[in-house]
Amino acid sequence: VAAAARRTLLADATARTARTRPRPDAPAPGAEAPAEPRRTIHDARNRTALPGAKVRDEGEEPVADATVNRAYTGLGATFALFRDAFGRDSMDGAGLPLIASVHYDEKYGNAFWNGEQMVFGDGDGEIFLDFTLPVDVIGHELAHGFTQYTANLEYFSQSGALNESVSDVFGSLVKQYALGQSADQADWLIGAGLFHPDVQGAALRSMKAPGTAYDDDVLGKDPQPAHMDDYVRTGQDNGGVHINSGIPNHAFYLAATELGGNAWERAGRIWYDVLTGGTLTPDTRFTEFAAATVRAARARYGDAAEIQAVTKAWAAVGVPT
Ligand code: ASN
Ligand code: ZN
Repeated sequence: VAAAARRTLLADATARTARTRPRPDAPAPGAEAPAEPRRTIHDARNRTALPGAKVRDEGEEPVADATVNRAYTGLGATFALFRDAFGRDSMDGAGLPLIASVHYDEKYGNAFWNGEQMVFGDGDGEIFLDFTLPVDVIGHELAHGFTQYTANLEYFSQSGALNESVSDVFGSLVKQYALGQSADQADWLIGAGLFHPDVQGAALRSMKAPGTAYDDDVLGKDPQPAHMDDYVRTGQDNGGVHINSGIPNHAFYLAATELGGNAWERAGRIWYDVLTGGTLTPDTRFTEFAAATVRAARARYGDAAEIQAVTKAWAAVGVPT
């Protein structure tokens, strides 16, 4: 069970390779403000064929199944962050319809973006509960779509850890924006409420304190580092993409809390500018990404506190800018 559960935590979605070509970025300035999401929720009915039966379309009333409604609301919360904070119309910047399937497979202990849609398992009920419960997990999976349509970071090694981190950053921002929490008020956890109460752990990951999210008899200890000195070299998990993401995650946390206020307003905007700025390549490494955040801070805010905060944050996790 331990090995299986750990594999799940570090899971590698085979379907992730099913990528579509990146589309052009956001509409030209002065274009109509992006309007409303176009959401469709399907029920896979505990099988693996996708997308499954359509159960709730955009604008339709809530249904009896709370999982369906949570997915619908979480998709809406993610769309709202990207629209309101960044002026982006959906994940591709061009109104991409948001599609999710819930009740995927039996007792499936994961959620993933398959290149075209989100997929959520019910969990086994012993370690994991329903993957639609944490809104930041929904935001995380959709943010994989955002990354796919922008920097398209390759899902391996350092670029893969950046890909994972970008999903945690924007997933956490979805939750913070939905709850109206400032950087100081946020828990900076990913997946709080996902573990069964018997599991010794608060969440899947902690951006505030990577390596402390769980320490459980079955799952073992959270393997995430918070500094380059502890970077994990491994062949598992695509080169540790869910492990080493702790380093850029912590850099974002440090920059956001140093700046204070709402994390989506300045730190989040800088990270967004980096992803959409066209200077990253799919094989971008930590140092290149860090340098890009400093350039983005300078471009948007000039010689100011933002540059300082970002530079200091990366230095604190051992990544030179
Ligand atoms: N939930 C995981 C993620 O989105 C699944 C995976 O790695 N494929 O990162
Ligand atoms: Zn991910």
